[in-house]
Amino acid sequence: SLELKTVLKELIPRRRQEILELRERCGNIKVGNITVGSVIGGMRDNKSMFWQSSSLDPYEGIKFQGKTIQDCQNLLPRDSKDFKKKESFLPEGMFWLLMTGQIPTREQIFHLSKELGVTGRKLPGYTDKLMSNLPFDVHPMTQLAIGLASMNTTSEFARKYEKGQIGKDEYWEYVFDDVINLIAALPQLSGKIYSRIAANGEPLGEFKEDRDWSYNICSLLGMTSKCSCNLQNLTSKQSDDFVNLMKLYTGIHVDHEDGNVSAHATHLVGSALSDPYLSYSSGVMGLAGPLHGLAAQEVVRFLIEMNSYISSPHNESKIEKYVWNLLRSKRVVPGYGHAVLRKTDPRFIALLDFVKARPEEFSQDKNVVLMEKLSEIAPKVLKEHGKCKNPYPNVDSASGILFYHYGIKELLFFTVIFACSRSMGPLTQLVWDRALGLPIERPTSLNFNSLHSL
Ligand code: AMX
Repeated sequence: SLELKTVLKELIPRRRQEILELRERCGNIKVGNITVGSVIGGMRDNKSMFWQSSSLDPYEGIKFQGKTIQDCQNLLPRDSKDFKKKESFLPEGMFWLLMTGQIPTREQIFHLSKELGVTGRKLPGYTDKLMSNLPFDVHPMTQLAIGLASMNTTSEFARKYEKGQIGKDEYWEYVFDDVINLIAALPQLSGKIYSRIAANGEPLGEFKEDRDWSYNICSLLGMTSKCSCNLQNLTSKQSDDFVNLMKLYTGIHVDHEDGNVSAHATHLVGSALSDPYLSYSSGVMGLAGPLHGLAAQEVVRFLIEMNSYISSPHNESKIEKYVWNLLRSKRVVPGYGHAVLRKTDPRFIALLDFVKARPEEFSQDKNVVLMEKLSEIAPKVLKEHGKCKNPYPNVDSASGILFYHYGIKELLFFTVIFACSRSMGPLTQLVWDRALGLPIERPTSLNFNSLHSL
């Protein structure tokens, strides 16, 4: 079928059966030992959440339904059939893969794009008005969380549930409809927020029903060649490249298994049967934290500051000295290291490949040149320094500086784009949570007394 929902309808009974059998056959099997260190240490190594759409391997990096980023680049449909164009796959294809575990056809993806286009054309009037009335200097992520939470007035799931019109087996269908509406609204929401922080609320571009989801994000940021405002004075080649970057960025940031704050928050709030708007709004609040979604802007500040000190991004000895000084003053090198990964983040490699394919665009940008140079020098220094478990670049070391290159200089806005992409994984899981009938989350806590008496 061309309809994602119909494909899910076929898959769900099998998975329901599987989870029943697992509960019966393996319900009492232990999956690990929780230590006191984990209880007071951010639940590290505590394997206790169910998440199907992606998994994180320390050496291979993120896998989406078992597929690496490279696999996805080879397998997922692109906008154009011309592979020489080096276009990235459409994020809609990634969404389909996360939801179903299947590689979609081009026809299925175009159908889904169209569905998101038709649905996302207009923001609910109530949300639009509410956001227009917020002060311009409200943090972009607060604006997004408010916009999303306010959309729950349109939640079909909440409406049906309140009226007692749906049984447990049907929950997922209404959650699914809400999820499609929510994801479809993200280009409008992010465009509105950007217009408010960059142009006093003047619209920067148009929503095009017949174009794909990430194109519409770019269009509403005023970044496509067809935009009347062309805020950044981009050439038509630069606009096309930016659209491609957006496809790549929003395609690879979709999910990072359930251990991260935004995914876990969405899953947790949804387990109370809060609708998808409220659930993802909570996830967005978590993504706004400096230890989660803000690393990309830290890197931008860091690169600009280092460039002002080293005079040339090609000056290797000065770069090395700068990094050593940073470490000696007990600061971290932003964009390096990872809690789980133990090699270069494959998402970083995908973004670096984007740069390498466009030397004429990037060779004169000293921040991008420094980003690339640093990825050769910093791992050597960090290894010699000997503290961090992973001395290699993570995705944030490249992502923000590329948005900055194309003219998005409002650093706090980067996380809004991150949130557009990240909606896809946690909201996929939310649909499956309801399809599989997962219960409300209710772990038990320990206090000083109970910990001492162990
Ligand atoms: N520069 C310098 N020191 C680093 C370092 C870095 N990039 N990364 C880790 N270290 C240090 C730690 O501070 C720690 O020192 P301590 O023993 O004195 O406390 C030691 O190395 C061991 O840390 P770790 O086990 O390797 O890392 P972690 O799991 O505790 O933390 C992370 C992971 C990402 C927070 C850390 O590597 C870091 O702060 N990196 C820089 C910030 C960054 O890039 N964040 C984005 C992460 C990607 C993401 O999730 N978005």
